[in-house]
Amino acid sequence: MLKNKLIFEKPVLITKPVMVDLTELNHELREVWNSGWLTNNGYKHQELEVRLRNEIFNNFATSLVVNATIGLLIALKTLDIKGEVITTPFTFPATAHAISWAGLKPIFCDIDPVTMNIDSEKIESLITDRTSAIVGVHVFGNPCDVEKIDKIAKKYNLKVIYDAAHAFELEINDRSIVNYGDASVFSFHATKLFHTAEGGAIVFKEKSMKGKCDIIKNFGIKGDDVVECGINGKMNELQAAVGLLMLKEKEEERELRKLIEGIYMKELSGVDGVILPNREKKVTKNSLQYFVIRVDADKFGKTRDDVFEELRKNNVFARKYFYPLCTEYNHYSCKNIDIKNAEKIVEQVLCLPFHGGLSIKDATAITKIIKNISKK
Ligand code: T4K
Repeated sequence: MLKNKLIFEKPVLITKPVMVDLTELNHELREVWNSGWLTNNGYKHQELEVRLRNEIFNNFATSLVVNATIGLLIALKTLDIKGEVITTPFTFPATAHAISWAGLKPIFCDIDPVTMNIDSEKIESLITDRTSAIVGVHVFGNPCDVEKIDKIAKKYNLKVIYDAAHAFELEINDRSIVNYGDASVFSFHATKLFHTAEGGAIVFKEKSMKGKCDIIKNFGIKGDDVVECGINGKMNELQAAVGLLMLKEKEEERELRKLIEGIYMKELSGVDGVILPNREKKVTKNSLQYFVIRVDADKFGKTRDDVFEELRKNNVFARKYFYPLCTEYNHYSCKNIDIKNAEKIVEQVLCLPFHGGLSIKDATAITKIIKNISKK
């Protein structure tokens, strides 16, 4: 009976990984098998690193890693960050946790009400003599206020690391996002448009950082010596093989996502109380990683949680990324800090299903469910 009421017979998830062609993957893996080399800077790893550096990351020093969380940790260690790090509370746990695992203290700064990124106007008031870095996150592929952050960093002699987990191929005024900050850390998790099942990359502005980073991600070993307090952060050959095939697939996935984005934008524009993603003019290439709406309950007549539940009843599994805020985690004591914008936005955000496997019909049906809720 219930089944008949469902608009979707099968669950519609927030994402669906691009599954590379199995025959081609077999071919790649046969080469790996024949080489007898499975990890530790193997041939596929080397090839993917060079191709990403040359084709995507502007020829900047690139180091592949096992995932972006460890990538953030390694970037913080490579840049020798100490003491306090100013960051955003509106992010995936990985950002703040990498800071903590690096033995540093995250200082949470409020976010901008439009971009949902760290509010560059509020950073300076949090700087102390213990601050050594700013970690911004290009949330949902919205670029941080990179120019202002660079200026602040110069003025106070701070390092800047961007968590670019959502920002693959993001460009501002035709310039890759890797041009900003000292390092950008990308995630290649299965849920990302470009993926290696699990994986990531650190891209450094300064060339010399790669040598140190590669030592840190390999236990700190240099030749016969151990010269850094390193970790195991290496990407293996199986991951790299998937990545090489994904380089072929990503454009088609981008095009399919553009269509879905167009449907969502068209069908939901003008719906009172539904705030659509703010696409800034300066963003000349969008990372197309997430499609996030905000529900203004006063205008929409229903809360974000009502929309979430109604979608769920219809077998659509949207996600409340990034609820709860990092400041709510038990292991951070964050009383009396002024993060009003973040507190408001975290109650409004809802990421809709967004991947190339979603049909135009399905995307349209999702928007209909949302529009109907306000009428109930
Ligand atoms: N910084 C930021 C800002 C991030 O958002 C992330 C990760 C990181 C850093 C750290 O990057 P990594 O260390 O992971 O490289 C997922 C991803 O696991 C995570 O990478 C991502 N951000 C985060 C936003 O989303 P969960 O806990 O929501 O994953 P899960 O298992 O609930 O899966 C999400 C949806 O995808 C589900 O509906 C199921 C579907 N799915 C998932 C996988 C893995 C599939 O259909 N197939 C699959 O293979 O974290």
